[in-house]
Amino acid sequence: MRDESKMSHELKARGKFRHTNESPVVGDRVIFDEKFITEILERKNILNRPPLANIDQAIIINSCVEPDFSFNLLDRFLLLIEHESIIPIIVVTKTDLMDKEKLDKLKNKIKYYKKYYHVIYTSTVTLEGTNEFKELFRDKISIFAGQTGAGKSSLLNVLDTKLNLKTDAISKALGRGKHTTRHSQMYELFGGLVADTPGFSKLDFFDIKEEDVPDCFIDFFELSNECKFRGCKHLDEPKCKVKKELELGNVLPERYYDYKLIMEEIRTTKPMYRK
Ligand SMILES: Nc1nc2c(ncn2[C@@H]2O[C@H](COP(=O)(O)OP(=O)(O)OP(=O)(O)O)[C@@H](O)[C@H]2O)c(=O)[nH]1
Ligand SMILES: [Mg+2]
Ligand SMILES: [Zn+2]
Repeated sequence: MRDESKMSHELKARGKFRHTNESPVVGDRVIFDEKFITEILERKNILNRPPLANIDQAIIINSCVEPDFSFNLLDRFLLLIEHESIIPIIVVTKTDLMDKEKLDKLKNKIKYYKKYYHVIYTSTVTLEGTNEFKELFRDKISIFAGQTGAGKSSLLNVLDTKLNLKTDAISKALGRGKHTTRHSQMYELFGGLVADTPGFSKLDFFDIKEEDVPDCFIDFFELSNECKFRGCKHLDEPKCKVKKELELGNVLPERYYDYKLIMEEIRTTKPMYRK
């Protein structure tokens, strides 16, 4: 029997999509005839930049060096992903490029995230961590997201040597101001579908409202039951449990700092850019 799910079809989107705001994106489930996509089925979620739909989990790729690890970028990715109810998995790549002492310091901070998320350390040189992916993708749609040059395509290449995705040294990639991976594409890997995506160095939050942010920081969300005020934004409110735990050293200071920056950024972004 033929396995219909594995057949590929080259299709165009019907003209009608041009008159609506909708167009098919990577990850969409669609109805089609011989030539055309005629309908896009309801999406369980959608990311806009880059456009991807129906994602179960996002593998957030952060390099420890080249480019340097950034808590700010990690927290921004986590917000975007939590906001779409996608499960985030944190990956820290290029462990072979950082000396042990520095790496231990970094791991000590990242330990904070382990209470809430699956964290994997990897290297395409020592192959550290690569086995952990073998059961991660089964029956799911996963995306690799992260800054340009962080090593998304390189990691996919070691997970499946048949992929042969293009990769490039970051000095060249960043110098040209271009991304090595130019568009999102899905591949079959370990019983699931995995999308490689182009990296981006800035993330914006035009689709996120200020009042949505506290619940998307799941560590703060857990504490918020014990804030004095319902709907506490953990900024200037008295008797705030998040600020209390921050003072006690139980909330990572970098994390709280990023939270404040993001809240401020969303509050001051001009409404004309907002949905
Ligand atoms: N030493 C070392 N180098 C790595 C590792 N992972 C990636 N690199 C290098 O980092 C550079 C960038 O890797 P890519 O895989 O192209 O990065 P990317 O995230 O796909 O970048 P974009 O496609 O531009 O988004 C390449 O020169 C890789 O060889 C690693 O674990 N160790
Ligand atoms: Mg790439
Ligand atoms: Zn609070």
